Amino acid sequence: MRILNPATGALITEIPEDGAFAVRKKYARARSASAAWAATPIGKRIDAIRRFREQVVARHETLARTLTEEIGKPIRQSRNELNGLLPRLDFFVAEAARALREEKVHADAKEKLEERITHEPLGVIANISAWNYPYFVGSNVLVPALLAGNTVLYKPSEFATLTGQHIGEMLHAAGVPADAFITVLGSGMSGAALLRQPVDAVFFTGSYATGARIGAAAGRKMIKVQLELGGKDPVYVCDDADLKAAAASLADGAFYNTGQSCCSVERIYVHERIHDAFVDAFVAEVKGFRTGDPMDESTYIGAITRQPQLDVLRRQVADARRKGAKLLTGGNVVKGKGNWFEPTVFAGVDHRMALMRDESFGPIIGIQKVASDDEAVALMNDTEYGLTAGVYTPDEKRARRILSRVRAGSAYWNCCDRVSPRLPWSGVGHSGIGLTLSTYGIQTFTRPKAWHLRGA
Ligand code: TXE
Repeated sequence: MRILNPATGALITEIPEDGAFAVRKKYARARSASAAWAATPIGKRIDAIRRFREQVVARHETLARTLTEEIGKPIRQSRNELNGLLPRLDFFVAEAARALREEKVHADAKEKLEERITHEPLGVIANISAWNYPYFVGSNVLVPALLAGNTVLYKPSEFATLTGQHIGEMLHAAGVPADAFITVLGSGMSGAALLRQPVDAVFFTGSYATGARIGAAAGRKMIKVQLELGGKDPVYVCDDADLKAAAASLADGAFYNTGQSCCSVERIYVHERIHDAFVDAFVAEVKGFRTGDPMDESTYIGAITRQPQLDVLRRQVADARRKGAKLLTGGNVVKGKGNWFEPTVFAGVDHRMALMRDESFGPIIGIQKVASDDEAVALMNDTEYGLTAGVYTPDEKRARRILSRVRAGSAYWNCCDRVSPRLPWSGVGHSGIGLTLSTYGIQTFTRPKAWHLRGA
């Protein structure tokens, strides 16, 4: 497997890909380690994750540079991702024991009856992961999965292989047994080989297309499946919004991580009363973004991680132009080495355009004028996805009224592109099945077992 730097096209290294035989052997190791890890006291599992956190802190700069080199993320944003990982780990460490402890839900002394629930590990789980935030999307799954007593076969994206190796090394250095956490390295072929093993559950982060295939395979095996997929996340800017603040916040929400976030702002609707002024302020923000060498401290727009995505973006631009949208800035692939696309803003868009319907996953955004809150709600819901949605207005009641009618896993008032470890992360429709984060996102790695206990 050739690991390329997306910013330059240069070869970083070559790594042997795990084929069917290697995957089978790794599965057998994970299965053999399963009972011992499940029987390890929760305190010891928590201690291992604490030491994993220490590893992340100790290796911070090396990890950030590897991430930037292999996925083209601007170095400051790589550091942010690692900094953001720490409170997630703290949350899991603080909450795991409580979320996993046995519950007494009923007691009847006369009947000598008790009802209890225990949270049993699922067993051996496959975690097939994505490249855009490998530390976030990885840790959302593998950390609570390990804490809950599962053994994990972790397949990082082929675009984040080196980061996946770092994660494995750090967990092992932290005391997670070598067979309780195993990395499977390779492309979709290795992922498919992994799913042919008799794993007990599969947790996937990636595209809708692959997710649908994985869901179908898991359905046939009757195993638990969670799919954390993409979005076409809408935001509505009301006529009473602070348009400068909204423009700055939304430009960041649309272009941070070079638009390659599952919860990137992908559609903006603006009330007609402030539309033109908002568009001017938004474009000014975007023109201020610096594109360049991802290792440079001042870079905000980095490389496009996957080369095929350039075609998706190019096609969305051509389609929007053909259907009458107004291109305000950008619109082109940057010629030269590596994968680069100019930060691109369209106004005058509508829902006939792919730009407003299909996931862009890049530095490109459409802004559409609306006449009322009702029209905004109808357009926000006119999508197969349902990950996040936001409203900008000083009026909380208005925001809540609108957001309660929008079909999405997360609702944002005057903010966007935000994830909290304390809140569940989930999507509806093509955005996925199941959830991560929050205490629910710990319990999701367990099977609740019902105990009916009657004394003699
Ligand atoms: O995703 P894939 P890719 C979206 C985004 C992006 C597009 C493609 O639009 O441009 O998906 O990205 C593994 N059996 N998101 O190619 O193909 C694969 O090796 C088993 C949104 O990265 O879904 C990788 O580890 N596994 C998303 C993982 O699946 C298979 C984040 C994801 O790959 C497989 C990433 C198979 N048949 C992409 N085929 C988000 N939620 O933010 C592939 N894989």
